[in-house]
Amino acid sequence: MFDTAANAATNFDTLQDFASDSDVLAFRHGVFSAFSVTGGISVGAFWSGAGVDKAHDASDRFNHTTTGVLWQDRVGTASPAAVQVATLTGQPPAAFGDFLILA
Ligand SMILES: [Ca+2]
Repeated sequence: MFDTAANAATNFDTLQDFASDSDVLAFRHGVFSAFSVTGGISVGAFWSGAGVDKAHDASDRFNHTTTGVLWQDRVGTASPAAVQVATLTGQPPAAFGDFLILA
């Protein structure tokens, strides 16, 4: 559960054994308020690929690179830029269905 605001310098987590479809990346809505509702995120809110370190369109809220870095992006392609949330050790794939926003 991620329940404090991401900060690349002071609040950056490492997840040792994340496995897509088995584990859930849960975020407290109170600190990740880019979502208007709790629950799963839409497919359009997740962007993943080689070299991805920022949103590629206005709907992106979580970005993931194939090297395992996970970014949170409150505003898509607008400013401010994405903030690193975590590194997923072992560079596992991730998918929009792995994310959950909790009250
Ligand atoms: Ca998108």
